[in-house]
Amino acid sequence: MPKGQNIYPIEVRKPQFIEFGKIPVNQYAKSIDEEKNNFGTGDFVRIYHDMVIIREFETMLNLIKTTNEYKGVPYNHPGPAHLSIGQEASAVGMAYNLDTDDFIFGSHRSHGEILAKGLSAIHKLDEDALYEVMKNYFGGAALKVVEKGFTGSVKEVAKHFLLYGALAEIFARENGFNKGLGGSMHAFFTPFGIYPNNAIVGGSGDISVGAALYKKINRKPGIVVCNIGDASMGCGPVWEGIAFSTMDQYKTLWKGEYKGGLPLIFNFMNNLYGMGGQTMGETMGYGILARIGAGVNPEMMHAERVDGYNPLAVIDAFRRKKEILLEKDGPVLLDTLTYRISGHSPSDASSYRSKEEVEAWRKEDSIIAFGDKLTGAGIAESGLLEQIRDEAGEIMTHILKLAINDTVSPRLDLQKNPDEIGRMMFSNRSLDKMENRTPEVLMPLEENPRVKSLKNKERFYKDKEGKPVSKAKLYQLRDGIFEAVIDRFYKDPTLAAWGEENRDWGGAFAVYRGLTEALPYHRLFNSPISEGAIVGTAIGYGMCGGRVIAEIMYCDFLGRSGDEVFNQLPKWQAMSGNIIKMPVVVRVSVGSKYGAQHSQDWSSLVAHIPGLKVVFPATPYDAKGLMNSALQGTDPVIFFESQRLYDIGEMFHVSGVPEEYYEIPLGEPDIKRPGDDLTILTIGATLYPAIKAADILRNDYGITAEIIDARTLVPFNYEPVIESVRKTGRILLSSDASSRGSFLKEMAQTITELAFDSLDAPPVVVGSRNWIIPAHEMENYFFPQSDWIIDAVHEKIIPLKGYVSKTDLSAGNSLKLNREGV
Ligand SMILES: Cc1ncc(C[n+]2csc(CCOP(=O)(O)OP(=O)(O)O)c2C)c(N)n1
Ligand SMILES: [Mg+2]
Repeated sequence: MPKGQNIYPIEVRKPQFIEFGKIPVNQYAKSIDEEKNNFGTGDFVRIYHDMVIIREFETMLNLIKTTNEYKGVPYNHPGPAHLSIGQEASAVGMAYNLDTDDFIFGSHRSHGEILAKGLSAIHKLDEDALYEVMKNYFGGAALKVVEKGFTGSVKEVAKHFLLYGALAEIFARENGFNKGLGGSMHAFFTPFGIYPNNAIVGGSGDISVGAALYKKINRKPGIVVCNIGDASMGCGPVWEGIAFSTMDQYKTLWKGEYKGGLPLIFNFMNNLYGMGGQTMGETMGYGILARIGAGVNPEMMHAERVDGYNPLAVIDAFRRKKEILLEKDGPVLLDTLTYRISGHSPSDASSYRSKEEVEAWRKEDSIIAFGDKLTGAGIAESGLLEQIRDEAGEIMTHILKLAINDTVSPRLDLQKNPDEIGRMMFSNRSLDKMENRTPEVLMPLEENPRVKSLKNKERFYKDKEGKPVSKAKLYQLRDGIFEAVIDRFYKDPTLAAWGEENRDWGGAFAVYRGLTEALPYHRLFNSPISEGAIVGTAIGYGMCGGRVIAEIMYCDFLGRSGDEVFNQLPKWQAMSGNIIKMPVVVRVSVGSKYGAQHSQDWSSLVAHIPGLKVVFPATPYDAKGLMNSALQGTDPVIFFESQRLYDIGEMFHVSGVPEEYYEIPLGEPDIKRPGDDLTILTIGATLYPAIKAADILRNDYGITAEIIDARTLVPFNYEPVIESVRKTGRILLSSDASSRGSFLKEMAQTITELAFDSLDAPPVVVGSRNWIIPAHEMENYFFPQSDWIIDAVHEKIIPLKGYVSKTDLSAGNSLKLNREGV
C-alpha cells in the first residue's frame, strides 16, 4: 500500500546529485571466429538466408511500385509499401532468438520484421505444430494455395506460406494473413507471435506495453518487443508507454511472482530519419537515441545502442536483454542503429539526403558485409550464398504469381456480400470469462465491506410508504456499476482494471470503493496520468486475450487518448480479419461543475467512429445491466457515466435494482414513461429534465409525452422509437452534448427517413449551447433545461395555449447563431 511507503522530508529534501551510468554505444566487438562458439554453420547461413529473403521481398515490391514489374511479371499495386531495404540485419537480429511465445509489434515499415519473425518461428516450431498452424488458419485457405503441386518439406511449405500470406495481405487478397483488411502497414500473424504493425507512427508504443502487462498479469511465457522508428520518440503514445511500463509499483508494490519489471523491449529501429526529418541533427535533440533511457529510471532502461548493420551484434544484444527481462528487471530500451537505403516510400525522391550519404551506407551493406565475413572465415562458399540469392529470386517470382492471380487469390467479394466487412467490425461474443482458471482475489465476495454495506441499501428511491429514501440508505448509480464490476472480477481471472486513482482513492468518484480490499495490485492499479497509454495498454491487453476496464477520469481527457480511441481500439478486430477480439470497456466519466475543460459530453465524437460500442446509462438499474453486458461481451465499449447521476437512486424500475446478475442488451432503448402525444428521446442525464418537462406538459397542457431513454448510442435499435413516433407523430430529442454535430442530429435524421410519413412536425433537437461550459453557477444557461424542452415543444411542435417561451427559438435567431458559429 502506498500508505506503507512513507515519503519523509528528511530524505527527499537532502542535497544530492543524480548520477547517470554509462550507456553502451556500439560496444559489440566479437570477431566472427569468436562467434563460432555461439553459432554453427547452419545458423550463420540461416542468418544470411533470412536477410536475403527480406531484401528480395522488398526489392520485388520496390520494382512493382516503381516499374509495375518484377522479373517479367507485371502488376500494379496502388497501396502503400514502406520498404526496409538496408534494415534486414536489424530485423533478423531482433527475431533470431525469439520464440513463438515472444510477441513483436511494429510500425508502418515492418515487412522485414514480419518475415524475420516468421522465419524464426518456422525454424523453431516442429513440423507437426507448424502444419497445425497453417491448416487451422482460415480453414487452411492459404496453405492449400502454397501446397498445391509443391513437394518440399513442411518447413519449406511454411516459408512459402509466410511469404504468400504476407504478400497476399499487402495486395489486399482474401488469403492474406488478415483477409486483406490489414494491408502493408497493419499485417500480422499471431500464431507466429507477430502482433499488429501500425500505420500511426508510435502507435505500438503503448499497445505493446499492454501486451507485456497481459503476459505479466496472466503469467504467460515470453517477452514483447515493440519495434518502432527513431522518429516515434517524438510521439506522445511512446513517451506514455515508456512511463506506464516503468512505473515503480511493479517492483515496489506488486507481490510475489508478480513483483518485478515488465517483459518488454522498446526496440527503436533507428534509421536516422522520420520521412525527410533527420532525427539526429534536426528534429530531435537526443543525439544518440539510447540517451533517453537515462532519464527514465535508475536502471536507465538498460539502454544501449547496438549496431544494426551487423546481425550478430543485434542477436547478441537481444540475447543479453532477454535475460534481463527474464530476471524481471525490464523494460529495456534498445537503439538499433540502421539505415534505410530505400526511400521512405517508393515515391520518395530523397531530396532531404545527399547521394554521398546513401552511397556510404550502401558500401557497408549488411548483407554483402555479412556474406563476406562468412566466406572470409571459411563458413560458407560464395557459391552457396549465390545459390541462396538465386533461390530467393525464384521463390519470390513464384509467390508473386500466386498472390496476384485473381482466381487463386481473390479479394473479398463485396459485390456479392456487401456486408462482409460490416460483420467483422465486432466479434459480438458472450463470454463469462476469457480464460478458465480461478480468479485471484483477496477475500470472499460476501466479506467485502462495500458488498456487505450494499445489502442494507434501499434499491428503489422511495420506501414502502412512498417517502424518498435518505442518501445514506440509497442504492446509487455508482453502486450499480460497482456490483457489475466486482462480480466480473470474481468470474473472469483475466479481468484487470487501471486508470487514475483506481486503487486506494476508491476510484475518482467512489465507484471502485471496496475494490482495493478485494483485489491484488496486478488486477487493480493506479496508472500514470497518461490517458493515451491507459487506453493503449488496454488495447494491447485485450488483443492478447485479456478482459480489461480502463478509466478516463473526465470525458474531456478523451482528447489525450484520441489516437487510441479513434484509430486503434475500434480498428483491430476488423483489421485482423476478425482473428482477434477486443474485450475492452473504457469507463468515461462526464463531468460537471468544473467548467469548460471538465464538463463536456463527447459521446457524439466516439459514436461517430465505426468499431466502437457506445453506452450511456442514466439509472442505476440500467447502469448495472449495461455494465454486465459490456463486460460479458468481447467488443470495445465506451461506457459513459454522468457525474451528475452517480448519487441518483432507481426511479423507474419499481422492483428496484436486483441483487442478482442480469444483463441489459446493448442497443435497446427503454421507454421510461409511456405517453400518446409526443415522443421525447434522451441520452444520458437529460432524462431527468425531460421527465420534469413531461410533468409540466401533462399537468398544465394535457399533453402526454412518451419518454424513451436511448441508453446506448451504438448499436441502436430504432424500432421502439419509430413505433412510438407512429403513435405520437412528434419527436423531440435531448442530451447534454453541444447541439452542433451531436449524435441527436444523426438520430433525428434517421428517424426522419424511417418515419417521415408518421411525422406531423420535424424532429426537434434540444442540446447544449455551442459554447465553453461556464462555471457551475451558470451551467443552467448551458445544459438543456426543462424550460428549453417546453419552449421547443411550443415553438416547433405543438403550440401551447397561453404559453410564452423563455428562450429565442426563432428561425432568425437560429440563422444568426449558425452564421456566427455559436
Ligand atoms: C501520427 C503520425 N504522424 C505522421 C505520420 C506520417 N508518417 C508516416 S511514417 C513517418 C516517419 C516515421 O519515422 P520513424 O518513426 O523514424 O520510422 P521510419 O519511417 O523511419 O521507419 C511519418 C511522419 C503517421 N503515419 N502517423
Ligand atoms: Mg526512422
